[in-house]
Amino acid sequence: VSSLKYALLPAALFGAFGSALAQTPAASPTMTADEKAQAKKIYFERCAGCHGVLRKGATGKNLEPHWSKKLPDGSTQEGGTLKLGSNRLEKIISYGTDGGMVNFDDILSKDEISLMAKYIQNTPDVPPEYSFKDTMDSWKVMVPVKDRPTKQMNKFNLKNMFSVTLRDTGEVALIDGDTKEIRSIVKTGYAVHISRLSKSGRYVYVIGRDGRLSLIDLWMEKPAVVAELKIGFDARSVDTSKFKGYDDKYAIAGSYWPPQYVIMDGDTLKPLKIVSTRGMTVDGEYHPEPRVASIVSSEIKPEWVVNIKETGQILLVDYSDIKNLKTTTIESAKFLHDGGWDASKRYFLVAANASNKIAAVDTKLGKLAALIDVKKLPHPGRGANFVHPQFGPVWATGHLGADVVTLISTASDDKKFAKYKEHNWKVVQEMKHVPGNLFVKTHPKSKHFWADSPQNPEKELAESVAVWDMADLSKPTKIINVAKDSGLPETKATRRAVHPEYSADGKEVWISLWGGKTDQSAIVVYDDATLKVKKVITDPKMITPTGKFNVYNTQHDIY
Ligand code: DHE
Repeated sequence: VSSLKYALLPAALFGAFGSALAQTPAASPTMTADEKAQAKKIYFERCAGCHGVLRKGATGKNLEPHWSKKLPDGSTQEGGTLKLGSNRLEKIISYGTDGGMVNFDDILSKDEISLMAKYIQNTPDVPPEYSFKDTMDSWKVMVPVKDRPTKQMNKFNLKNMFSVTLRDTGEVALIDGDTKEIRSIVKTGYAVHISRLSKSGRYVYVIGRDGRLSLIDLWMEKPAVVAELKIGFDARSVDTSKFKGYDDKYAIAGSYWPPQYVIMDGDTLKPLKIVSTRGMTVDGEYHPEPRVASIVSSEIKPEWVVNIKETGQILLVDYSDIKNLKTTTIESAKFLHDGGWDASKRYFLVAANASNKIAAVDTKLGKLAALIDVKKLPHPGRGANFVHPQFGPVWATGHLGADVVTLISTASDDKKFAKYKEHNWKVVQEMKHVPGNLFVKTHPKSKHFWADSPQNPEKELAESVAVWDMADLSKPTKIINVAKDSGLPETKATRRAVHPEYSADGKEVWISLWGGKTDQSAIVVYDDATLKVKKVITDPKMITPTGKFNVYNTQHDIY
């Protein structure tokens, strides 16, 4: 059973809900107020990311009392007595399941596990809403636009700057891709998640899991946060307006709780509009907590693609008239999560992870192009595009729950690819990998394809990445042990090799070696041509590095 924890939410984030949580009458088993408070905190930190605040289930199973008290234990089909229900739940929490639930026996004490078993048989608490006024009240501009530089004031090669998530310190490190020096460490949201770039490449937007959105101005002599907005209590995604004429004009951030998205000014983060995502699933059932998963910005229309996890609805949000917002709602499949553009940037491919499907949206026509069945728990990150020697343009996704990387043929308006039409939107190849993959990556200038496996239960595999030669995908992969290559002393705990990211010129691949909060972590930089280590970036301040976002590649969606 995996000892790796994908969804560890920060304690401070729970504090955001604090005592404002609505108290619902406790169902059996009974718990004291203190026990309930402790369990609520643990639930929010460890469980909500996958199961949802209201426990309706998404990546993880539904955990409402009607289910948690009806566990198939053989003797308690009717009413499931408390004792037996708790025992079974304790086992699941302790040791995990084959269905993808990880074990918590190395994170939670026995008492905490039995507390959680009781807690999830109680009715979930409903956290408070977050209004436009709350959002507006949280808005801070540290450096007004008029006081910002009118040109780049530093000598950095901004194109090749990397914004690196330092997950557990709630910071991003801005690392110079040319010199590999840390240029600035910037305080951002708690358990900070992703960075995205403005169209011009000047501004970095960083979203924390606590909903804090930070705007960093890369033109300052020492890049720093110039504005901040709390967009909700729990968030994962952000993007900017990338259509011609809207450079740096708007930003959009998605919230898990409350389920809504916020549109704001791109250079100040002043909130302009909040839109709720509550509504019907593709199966026609009302869902009270449809969380906003990935968001991407179109370059061919003034539109964002906003993926709503629980409902399986993909929204094309037209930002040309924010007051009279027009949205196209595309039905796909439930549990939308992460995704990216195809090479032509006309089609957006997104994983409906717990449905084991990939949805492809044709953003030119505003329609679903295809819904493709794939193996268990696809997790593309943004995916990876390349021209397959036999099948033409393909987009790739890895899988958390299967031992393959799936290649899907993508349609193209380019006549030279017309001969591959018969393959479009089909799985054309499954390349053998190991389960526990989170991210895949290649680059238009590269001949290599990289995939990590940080969620694999084997330490050796979690600390390694696999590399394919795209000219001959039948060749065995080269397995690179990033932990060994880092030269750092071996640790008992796993240091996950995660998230390959290319330099702007496509010649280097950066991989995070993600250790515990008190371990020395590193970023190991490989020469993409020779697959040899070029540099190990390590520093006492480099704590829990995970996602890395190269300015140029993120700005132009190159992957
Ligand atoms: Fe992520 C992207 C949600 C856990 C690292 N993650 C995303 C996106 C979503 C998401 C919706 C797409 C954003 C977009 O493109 O707009 N992530 C979630 C979760 O709900 C989940 C499963 C559990 C949780 O409680 O947060 C989760 N994610 C993690 C991690 O534990 C990871 C591995 C480490 C970390 O830093 O937290 C992690 N997620 C990432 C990264 C991306 C990401 C690096 C961006 C990939 C890219 O290349 O763009």
